[in-house]
Parts: sequence; structure tokens; C-alpha cells
Amino acid sequence: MTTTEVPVGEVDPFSRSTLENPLPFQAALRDAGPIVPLTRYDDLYGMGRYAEVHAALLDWQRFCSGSGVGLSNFRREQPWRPPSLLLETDPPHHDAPRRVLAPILGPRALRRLREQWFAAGEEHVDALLADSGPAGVVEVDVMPALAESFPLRVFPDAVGIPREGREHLLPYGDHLFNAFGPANDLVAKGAPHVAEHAGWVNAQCAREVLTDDGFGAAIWAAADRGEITAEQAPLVVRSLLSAGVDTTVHGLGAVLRAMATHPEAWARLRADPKLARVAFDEAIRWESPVQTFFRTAEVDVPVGDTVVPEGAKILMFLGSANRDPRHWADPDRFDLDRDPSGHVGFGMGLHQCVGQHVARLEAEALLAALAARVERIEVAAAPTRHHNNTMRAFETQPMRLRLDR
Ligand code: OVV
Repeated sequence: MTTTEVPVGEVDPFSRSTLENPLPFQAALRDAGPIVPLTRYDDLYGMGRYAEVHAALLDWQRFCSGSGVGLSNFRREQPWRPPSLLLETDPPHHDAPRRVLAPILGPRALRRLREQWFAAGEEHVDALLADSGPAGVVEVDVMPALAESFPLRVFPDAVGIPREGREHLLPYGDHLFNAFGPANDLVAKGAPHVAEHAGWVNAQCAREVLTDDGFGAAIWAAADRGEITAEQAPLVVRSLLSAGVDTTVHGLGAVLRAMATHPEAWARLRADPKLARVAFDEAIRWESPVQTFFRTAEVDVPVGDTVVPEGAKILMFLGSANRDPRHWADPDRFDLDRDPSGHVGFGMGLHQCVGQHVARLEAEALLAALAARVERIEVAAAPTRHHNNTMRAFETQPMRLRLDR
């Protein structure tokens, strides 16, 4: 491992070997101090410990988002797409879009979807399990068969976009999350196709394209009430299509991994399906599908013995904070008995994931349907990783689902 050969500050956090298994790098980063210069990139610092990451996420005045939450500094470089009105802004500009979106995706509004999504979960799982042989076993790659197809089945309908063209959603998100990192081969791989994916995504945000009963229409209704402008509305819809698909796919990938590798946890969840919510949050802590976001120092900021100079980028290692032994007991263990709340896998503070209730509902619906019919989830073959500059993801997870009989 390169981390034992060179000082941790000289390691590229976005190299293929670090992305394949970031955990040794993250442990070395935490041990090196509260903040470490990352010398592979100009004016970059890394934070890997829970206490500092948590504090910085709350300190939006000094660790700002308006210069972009990727490596690119919007003060000096042109963003590849118009900045997000939620993610890539600071108060006061951030606040109206956030105030509009929060109730649209909040627990009260989602009550309407709960029954529908549980029914969709049952249908989805029934269709997959229909192929079981006489032994009552289905062997399948759960990434396409469950983690990708279930969010794609329920979420775009809830936003209210048409069916045609939905194949653009995953590659758009994959490129967007790569583009927060450096301009490496992962970004180059997506670049030739960005225009078509982004063109399609942007076109779905127009009021005429959206159904009149979805999240998208609710955003436009807020524009009609004057709570945001008609220029802002399509960009807020774009945030749903940007942040709402790949993230939940890899969140589901994480909880399925946890359930397959912890059969006792699966048995407990089956006996008490209410555990699905804590299982999902613990999986988000444990795997941290969104591994990193950047902030920009608004002023010179002292952290420990280091002063981060104004204008520098700080890479916040959410996944590392979520496995910091200074904060968590036995952090590498997936543990249904711990309280994972306080994890920073959804961020923290004023930018904390506004879609987290939607993600939890998708997870609950899918896990409940599986729990009703699947006695054991087993690893059928080693999983493979999908490399992305921001997300920790699986490409494949071959599993055996043993039906209850
Ligand atoms: C959290 C997140 C990720 C990616 C995109 C966006 C948000 C957005 O607002 O566009």
C-alpha cells in the first residue's frame, strides 16, 4: 500500500488504488492530525477526523460552499454547469431554495408516497423472486437487480418526469460526482457524453415537461407563490435529478452489502422490520456512499497548529469522519445496536441532505419487501467496486437470495 511508503499528504486521494480501498489512506490521514496539506493539488487541505469535519460543516461562515464544493474554485474557474442553488451557495442565496424544497421532501409530504412505494417494493421483489428454482434460490447481481432498478422505478415518477430518456440519469450523476474531484481519467471518461446527458436532464426541469402532482410541480408551485423565482425553479428541480439517484443507488448497495455480510442483522431486521431505518443509517455511516465534499476557506482559518489560508480548498472526508475511532467505538463494525445518528454521511448543518427522508423511505420499502420473503442474503462472489471521485460504490454484488418457504 502506497500509504506506508510515502507521507499521507503526498498520496492522491483520487488515485485508482485509493478509490479501490480508501480506508488505509483515511486512517493515516486521521493519525497525521486534524488537518493535513494534500500536496498533489494546489492550495488543498484534508480533514479526516470526526470532530473537525463535524465542526467545519456547521461553520458555513468560514467554510463556505459558494465557491464550489468540488476541487475547482469558482472564484478562479468557470463551473462546468450553472452552480446548484442549494449545494453550491451560501446564505442568504441558499435559503429560499432550501426553504422551498425541505417541506416538499419532508416526512409529512412523504406520507402520501409510503403506501405506493411499499407496494412497488413488493412488486419489484416478487418479480425478481419469480425466477427462483425448486431450491428457492435466486442468484443475482443485486446492483442492477435491486439497488439501481428500485430507485429508478419510484423516484423519477415521484419527481414527475416522463419515462423516455431516464437512462440518462445514472450516467449524468456519475459524471457530476466525478466532476467534484480533479480532472482525472474518470472525468475524461464522462466528458464526451456530458452534453447529451446534461441536455436531457435540463430539459426535464421545465414546468410543461413535469406531471402536475410530483416534487417538480410542487417546486414550480412555490415559484407561482413567489417563494423562489421562475428562473430558480428549474435549477431546484435539477438538484433532485442530480442528487437523488446515484446516491440512493449506492446507499441501497451499502445496506444490501451489510445485510449479506451480517446474517444475524438480517434475521433481526426480518423479525422487526422497524429496524430497517437504523440499518440504513448505520449502512450510510459504515459505507458512506458520498465520501467527500470540499469547502473553501472564506478567511484565514486556524485548525490545530495550521492556518488554512483564505481561498484554499478543504477536502472534508465524510467517510473517514464516520469511521473515526476518536468518535465511534469499533467504527469498522456494522452494528445494529449502535446509534448512528450524528454520522456525517448526509452532511451536517445547513446543507445536510434535504432528500434524506426520501432515501430512507426507498430503503425501508425495499428492505421490507425483501424481509417478507427472503430468509437469507448470501454473498455469491466477491463484489467489484465502481470508482468515482466522490462516491464509494459497487459495480457488482453477486448474491444468493434464499427464499422463506
Ligand atoms: C448533494 C448534491 C449532490 C449533487 C448535486 C446536487 C446536490 C445539486 O444540488 O445539484
